[in-house]
Amino acid sequence: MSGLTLALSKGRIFDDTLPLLKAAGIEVLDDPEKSRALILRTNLPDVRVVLVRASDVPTYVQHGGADVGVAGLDVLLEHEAGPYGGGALLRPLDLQIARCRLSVATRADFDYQAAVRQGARIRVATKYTQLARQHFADKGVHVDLIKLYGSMELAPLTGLADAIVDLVSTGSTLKANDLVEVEKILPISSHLVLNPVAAKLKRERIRPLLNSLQAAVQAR
Ligand code: PRT
Ligand code: MG
Repeated sequence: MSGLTLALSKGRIFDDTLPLLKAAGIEVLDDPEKSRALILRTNLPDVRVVLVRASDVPTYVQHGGADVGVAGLDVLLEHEAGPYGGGALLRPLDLQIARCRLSVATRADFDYQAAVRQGARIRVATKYTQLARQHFADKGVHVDLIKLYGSMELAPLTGLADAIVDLVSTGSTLKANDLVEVEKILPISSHLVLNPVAAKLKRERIRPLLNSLQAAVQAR
């Protein structure tokens, strides 16, 4: 494949990347909400977009299924620290989109600070087991991690866990479930990632794209 393949996930990353691509001269011709196609054409015959799960973007780019991708820092760091990480992704540009933060949340009646002070073992449910493990290890807090794939907010409400580690943006999901944010771990935004081999072999094609995207980010 001599052209350029760009991996995006549907939803907020696709929606927020579109204007940046447009500013860089790339217009996606197919609407993912209207079509079931997973490969989308653009106005440039040598550039295509593939739609993958948000957490699969690093895998696609690492193994060359795509040359370029856009993924949240949460997904990228969790992937890097995991068993299939391998550290083979370049991360040249923070697109400053899909901003949120990774935080610890508990029920209002759970005294998190006291549990930390007393050195209690805290049961933490999360999709981000690697990031959570690192965070609590750095703090010297003992945790039992419980891996979940979604609806983390339910865990403290059902007694499955004392706390969750999850993404927060407006805070309304926590509020709707009577949970409180007790610790901010990491500010998150989405980054452009590159396959390192493509970055070398397709340098002439990728460099101008990178420059225009950078200009588009700065112009906002
Ligand atoms: O759905 P799928 O399993 O395929 O993947 P995904 O859920 O990771 O994809 P998607 O599109 O939901 O998220 C992609 C990326 O968007 C994430 O990796 C983050 O980097 C970024 N992002 C930004 C967010 C949010 N903001 C966000 N608020 N991802 C998820 N949320 C969720 C959060 O998990 C919680 O359930 O929204 C809820 C909290 O939002 P507030 O506004 O109520 O606080
Ligand atoms: Mg989602």
